[in-house]
Amino acid sequence: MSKTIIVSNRLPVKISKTGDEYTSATSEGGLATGLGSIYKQGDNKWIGWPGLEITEEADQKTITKQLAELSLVPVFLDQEEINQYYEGFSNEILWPVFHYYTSTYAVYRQSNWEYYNAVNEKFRDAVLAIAEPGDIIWIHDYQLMLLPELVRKKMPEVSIGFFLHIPFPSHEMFRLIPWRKELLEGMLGADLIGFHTFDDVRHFLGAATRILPVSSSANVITCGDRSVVVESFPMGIDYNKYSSLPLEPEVKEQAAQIKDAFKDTKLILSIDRLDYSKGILQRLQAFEQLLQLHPEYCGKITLYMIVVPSRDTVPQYAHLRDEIDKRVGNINALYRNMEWAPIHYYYRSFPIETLSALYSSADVCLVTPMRDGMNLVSKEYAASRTGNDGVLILSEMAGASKELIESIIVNPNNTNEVCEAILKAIKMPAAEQKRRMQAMRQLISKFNISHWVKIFMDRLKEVKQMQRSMQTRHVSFGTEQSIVNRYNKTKKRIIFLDYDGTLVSFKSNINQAAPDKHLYAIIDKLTDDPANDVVLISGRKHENLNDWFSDKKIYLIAEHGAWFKQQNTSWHKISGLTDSWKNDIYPILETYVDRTPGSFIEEKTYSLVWHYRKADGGLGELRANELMNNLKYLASDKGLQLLPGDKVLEVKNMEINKGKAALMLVEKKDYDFIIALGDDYTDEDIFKALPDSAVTIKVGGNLSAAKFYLRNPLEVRKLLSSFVEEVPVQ
Ligand code: GDG
Repeated sequence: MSKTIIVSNRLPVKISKTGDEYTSATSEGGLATGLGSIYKQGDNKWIGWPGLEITEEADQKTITKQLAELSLVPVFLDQEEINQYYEGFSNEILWPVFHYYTSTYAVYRQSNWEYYNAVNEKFRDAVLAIAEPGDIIWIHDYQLMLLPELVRKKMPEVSIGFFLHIPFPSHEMFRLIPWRKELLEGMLGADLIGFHTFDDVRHFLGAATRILPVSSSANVITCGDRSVVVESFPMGIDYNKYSSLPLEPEVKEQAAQIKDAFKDTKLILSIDRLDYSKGILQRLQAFEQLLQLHPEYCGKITLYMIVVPSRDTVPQYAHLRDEIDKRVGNINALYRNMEWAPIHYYYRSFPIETLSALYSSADVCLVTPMRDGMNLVSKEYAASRTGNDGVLILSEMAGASKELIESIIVNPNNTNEVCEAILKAIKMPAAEQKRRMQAMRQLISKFNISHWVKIFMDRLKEVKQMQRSMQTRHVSFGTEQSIVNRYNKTKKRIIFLDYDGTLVSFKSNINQAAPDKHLYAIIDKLTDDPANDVVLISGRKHENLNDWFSDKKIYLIAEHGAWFKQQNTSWHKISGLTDSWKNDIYPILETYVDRTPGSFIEEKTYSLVWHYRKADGGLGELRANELMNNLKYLASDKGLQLLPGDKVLEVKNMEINKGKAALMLVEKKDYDFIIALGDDYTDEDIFKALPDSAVTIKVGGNLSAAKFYLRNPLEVRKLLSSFVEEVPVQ
């Protein structure tokens, strides 16, 4: 039976020490609740740091035993590891950069990086100690970005999911990190990478394709022969818990006390961990401005502000705490009177019952982070409003703002806007409150935490299945043998070979991809057998193929079928074609060359190709899309086809098609063995045109009409060599 292993920096457990005794209780955090449905079942496990330094081996043993009963597996960290991996690399480098704070907050220390590596390896060892083939491993968050690849290297087949709980920044921010490449490679060890929002997905795809030599198509990144799916899974909360808590007697009582204490004022609630990304100081500034500009609200509104202690051993956090203390002190000192204080500030955490009482009594919840991956407080507030009243003010920089569009959405940097939003909220008519709150509650109830866990796990299984079905199509030893057997038994064979990407790898300069001795040797061996007709079918110019292959016993088809040449004859082109359309298309392509440094036009007899391999990453794709749109109607009017390829866009006569060219040859003789190998879009026409009995092989991992696939030109050469006597690589 396979099992699921959850891995996160912290275990969902609170460990406390009284005298010499350690006690552990599971925590009720959102993630712990959501994943509770998983890790408590069967043999499933959760691996993580127990949250405090435990040095004595005997203590470690006792705790490991205690935790084992809760299906938890501890990874023990010593103080230096906590300082350098957790506080240093995770919280002083990754956290600030990923939340768009760089110059003042991020310090790139090499030793932090080394510890980050070492601790990720420690987590890997903990995973390897319990993981078995067939297991599913779900890794969480920015502290463990290297772990997917570390595990993948040891267990190439295992299913790995990765979820990032904080924002993934734009490439412009991310690339500042000295170890950006390693971090991306680490994440790409997963099969499925999840983020809270689509913007994070976009940013990740942008960074990965710019920084690493990988390509992406829609939300799938192909790295080597593995396809990694990148998607957004906005995290939800335990809706049932938050909507039923306010009905419990204890919570009701606390709520009644709060309402009574603040009966003469509108209560504005704010709850965050201590963090500069949460915009606490900016929120205080907006609140102060409101009191200053609207003194009529003094005594009528109260800010109830909870800041939960967090990371306050890190100097910036300690400093932030001092600043908040000062600011709150100043505002209260300036505006309070005998009966009323503008801010009730708490620097501590509360039991969930108290939170629920506050959520259900506050007229307004003010959530204005400068950046936030999701922000669960906003969702918890709405879920707690069982009477469908209350107003949520939400920063557009929080992931939650993409879903909770019925809240009052603000830019947290715009103090005036936040002030106005507070005024709007406290004046909002009951009917409008209800309309907005109902819509938000409906969404939160459907997209709850169990839904989040389910869709992530389902998708991970689908991705794995997709990879497996690719694998079964791979020409591995068994299939290779049966293809070779068929080859050996047959007497009239035709072999279609595409050139670039199939027989040789792509080069940034198109003229550098000349055939090497090894390739010539393979072709010679194949053509020496009189039972074989070997056809090289390429999009290249005929002059080019002529230079390379004219003295070979090979049938050449150039420019996707516009030109053809049998051995010892001269080149012919298909009749009845016109190139007069070039007069209209060429000037359009020229405007793209003028606007896109690094791009150029290649002219063939019946096609024009716009190349953008050397253009700025991203700009080339953007312009290619623009050009496609621009030419769409003109092309169909003129009987042309637009062919997007690997960093190229080709415009050619519709009548020319590799499929038609291949079929023409196939119909000439009564072949008993037909095989075609190709890597791109244009080769799909061959795969589709050939009869069912043909062996069709796509090179590279993308979707295809071909029956089989091979990973790269090396594998192609190996297969071709196995048809003939082994050709050694020189
Ligand atoms: C990270 C990302 C993303 C707060 N005070 C108390 C208390 N809380 C609970 C809240 C809420 C949680 O803590 C805070 O979650 P957030 O989502 O607001 O923020 P982060 O801690 O920064 O979480 C964030 C999240 O991961 C999940 O992916 O949304 O963007 O930064 O559940 O209720 N709980 C108790 N007492 C408190 O005083 N019991």
